[in-house]
Amino acid sequence: MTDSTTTTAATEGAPDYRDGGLVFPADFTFGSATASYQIEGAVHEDGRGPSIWDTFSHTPGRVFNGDTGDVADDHYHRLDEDLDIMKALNLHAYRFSIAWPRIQPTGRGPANQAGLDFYSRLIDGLIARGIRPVATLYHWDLPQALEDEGGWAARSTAEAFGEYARIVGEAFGDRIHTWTTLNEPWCSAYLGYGSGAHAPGLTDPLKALRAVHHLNLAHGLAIEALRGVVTNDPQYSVTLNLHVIRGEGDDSADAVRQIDALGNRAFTGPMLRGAYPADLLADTASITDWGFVLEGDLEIIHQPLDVLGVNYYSTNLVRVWDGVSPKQNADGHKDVGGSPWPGADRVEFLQQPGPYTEMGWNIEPAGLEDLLLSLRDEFPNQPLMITENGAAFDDSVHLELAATDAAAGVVAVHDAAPGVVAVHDAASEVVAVHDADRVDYLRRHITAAHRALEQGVDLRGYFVWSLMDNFEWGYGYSKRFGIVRVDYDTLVRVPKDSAHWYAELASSNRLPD
Ligand code: GCO
Repeated sequence: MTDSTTTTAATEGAPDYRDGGLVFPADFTFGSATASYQIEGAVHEDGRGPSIWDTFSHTPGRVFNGDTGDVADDHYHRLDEDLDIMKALNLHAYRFSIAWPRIQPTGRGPANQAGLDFYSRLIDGLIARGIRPVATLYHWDLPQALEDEGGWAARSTAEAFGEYARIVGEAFGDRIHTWTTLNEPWCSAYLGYGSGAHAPGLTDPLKALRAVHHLNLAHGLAIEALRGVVTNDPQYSVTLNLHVIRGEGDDSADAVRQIDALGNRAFTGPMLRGAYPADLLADTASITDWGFVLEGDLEIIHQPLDVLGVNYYSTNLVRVWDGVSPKQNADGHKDVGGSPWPGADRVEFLQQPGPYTEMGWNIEPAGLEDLLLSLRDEFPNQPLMITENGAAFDDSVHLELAATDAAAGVVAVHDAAPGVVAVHDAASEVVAVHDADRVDYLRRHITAAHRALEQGVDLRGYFVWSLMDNFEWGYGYSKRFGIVRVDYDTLVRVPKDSAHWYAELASSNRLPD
C-alpha cells in the first residue's frame, strides 16, 4: 500500500488503462453498492430510531446546503422499482447496508420487527431476481442513543454491536451470501471523532484512537456472533478504504510509514495479523498508551476472512512538513478544522496532478493496481473484493419536453450543459444522461483490476459505487456518484450511459469495446 519513491499519474510509458475486450473469469462478480442512510429516507417510519447522521445532518452548518437523509432516494418506499433496476442492469450481487436503528431503535434491546421485515423483503427480492445479497452491518448510521453513551469511543458500543449482529444473523442467516461487518472504519473513527467532518462531528484524537480499537473489536464480536447463528455457509468480510500513499522527496519515507500505520495497518494489523503495529503505538504514544486494548481483544478481532473488501477512489501524496511553510492539507477529505490523522502533525498532504473527479480526487487507476498487488504481497492467501470504486461528475443531462409541447411541434430534445441540471421546465423529462467521464473512469479502473488478476491477485469481484445518485455525507446531494440518475424533486430514476455500459459488462464479463 505504500510506495516511498515519487510517483505521479501519467508516468511516461505507463499504460493508459483504456483496454477493450478484456475478459474476466466466469465467476467474477460484478455488482453495485449503496448504503442505508444515503438512499433509504423514511427516517421516522416503522419504528426506526434516530442515528448520528440524523442528528449531524440536522445540525446547521454540518452538511452542504443543509441537506439531510430524511427523504434521500426514498428507496424505502421504492424498493421494488430499485430491485427491478438492479435486475435490468444484470447485477450479479448487490451490496447494501442494514440500518442498525431500524433493527434496534436505541441500539439495544429486542428487534423491531418492521425493520427486519424491510430487509427481509429486500433480501428475498434480490434472491428472486438472481442477485446475491451482500449485507454490510454498519455503514455509519450508529443509533444516537449509543452515541449519547460514548459512541465508538466506548467499549460498550462494540459489545452492543455484537448483539445487533446476532439479531440480524438470526433473522437473515439463511439467505445472506456475504456478510460485511463494517464499511470503512477509518472514516467512522477518524472523520467521526478526529476531523469532525462526519457524524458525530467530534475533534478529539484520543476518542478517534479509542474508536479505531472499538470498531476493530466490534468487527470481531460481530463475526463471532454471526458464526454462532447463521444456517447457510456465508462468506465473512470487512470493507476497508486502504490508502495508497506515495511519498514526495527523498526524506518522505517516514511520512509514508506513519500514514500507512494510521490509515491501513491500524485495521489490517489486528484484523489480519492479530496485533497492532508497534510503530502505530509509538507514533501515538503522546495521545494514549492504548490501555483500552484489553486482554483477549486481539484474538477476538483476528478472524479468518473469506474475502477482504477494498474501497478505492484515488491516491495520497505525502511528505514530512518542514514546520515553517504553510502546511498543505490535500488529503481528499473535507477540511473542517480537526485532523483525521492523530499524531501525524508533521505529515503534509500534497496536491496531486489531475485529472480530478468532481470530489477533487485525482484519477489514478494505477493506484488500484498497485494496491491490489501490495495486498497480494502482504497477505498472499487473502481473497480480495473491490467493494467500492466510482466517481462523482457533473452529468450532461439529455432532456425531452413533455408530450404536450412535443405535440405542439416543439423540437423536443436538447442536452443541458455539464453541471446544469435544472434548466428544464417542470414538464420536461430527463431521458438520458451522457456521463462519458464516468464510463471512462470505470473502464480504466476495471482494466486496472484486470491487470491485477493477470498478475495473480486473488480478486473475486468489483462493486461500482454507486447504484444511484445519493446523499454524499458532508456534501449532501451536490455530488452524484450514481450510474442511475435520481431526480431529487420527482425521485424519478434514469439509468445513465454508465449504467448501460456496466450492464453490458455484467452480462458477459467482457469489458465492452
Ligand atoms: C465512502 C463510503 C460511501 C461514499 C463513497 C463516495 O467510501 O465514503 O463507503 O458511502 O459515498 O465512498 O465518497
